[in-house]
Amino acid sequence: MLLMTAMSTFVSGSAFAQMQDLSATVNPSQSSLNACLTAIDITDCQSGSINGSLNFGIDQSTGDVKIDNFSLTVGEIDWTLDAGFLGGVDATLQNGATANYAGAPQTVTSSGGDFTFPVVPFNLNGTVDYNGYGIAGIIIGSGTELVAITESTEISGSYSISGEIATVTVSLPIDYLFDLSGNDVLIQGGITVVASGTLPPPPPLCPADLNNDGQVGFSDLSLILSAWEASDAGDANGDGVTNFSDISVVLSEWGSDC
Ligand SMILES: [Ca+2]
Ligand SMILES: [Ca+2]
Repeated sequence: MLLMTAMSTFVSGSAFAQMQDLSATVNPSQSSLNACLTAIDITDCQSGSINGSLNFGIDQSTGDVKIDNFSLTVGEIDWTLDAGFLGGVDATLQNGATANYAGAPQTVTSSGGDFTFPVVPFNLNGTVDYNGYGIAGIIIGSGTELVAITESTEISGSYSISGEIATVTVSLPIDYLFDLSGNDVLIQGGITVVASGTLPPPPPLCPADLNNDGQVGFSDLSLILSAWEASDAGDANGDGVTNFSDISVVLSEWGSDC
């Protein structure tokens, strides 16, 4: 009885997670990097294509979402900053710039599929080639700037599920100031990504029914004890081992019909 009381105390507040990991492929026709380049007090806004993948997790029972990874490739972007008779700057973000997630997996709660990850570390790497030209179009300077942004930002987005296909939409702001031949140059904008993938089958609705007899009871508890830290035969929470956490899952479902 003492043991059961202790177990019940442990159980309170536990919830069985049903996170389904999703490898989603970016839809290039709905995804882009929109970036405004500002230099010599002139701004030009252009967009480039996005390809790549997002690794997400979706828990349809709790609404939790997990960000696991992303790997995005940005297509070429050409900016033209025209200062009239004074000249201007042509700049190109070379095709193949990359944006990568640089953190550990993290989970947040969604509301109706809408979510916000407040701190998402990422790297953006690429190359900007530029030509500066003066009066009469004479080139007065050219070069290459390596863009290497490492920072954290907020990522907001949403997901929707149709059948076994989940679609995730996220937006990631870009705000990067660098020096180009003594001039402050600002790249400002954001990445919008729409990615879809097939969700794996959800975990069983009644994971505590370890012996599959349609009920959660003593036979499941006894299965846990006989497999204790030896095999996954008593693994009710899906972590691959049989231990106290699995007892807590069985107790929380105690008496349930499956
Ligand atoms: Ca059972
Ligand atoms: Ca377990």
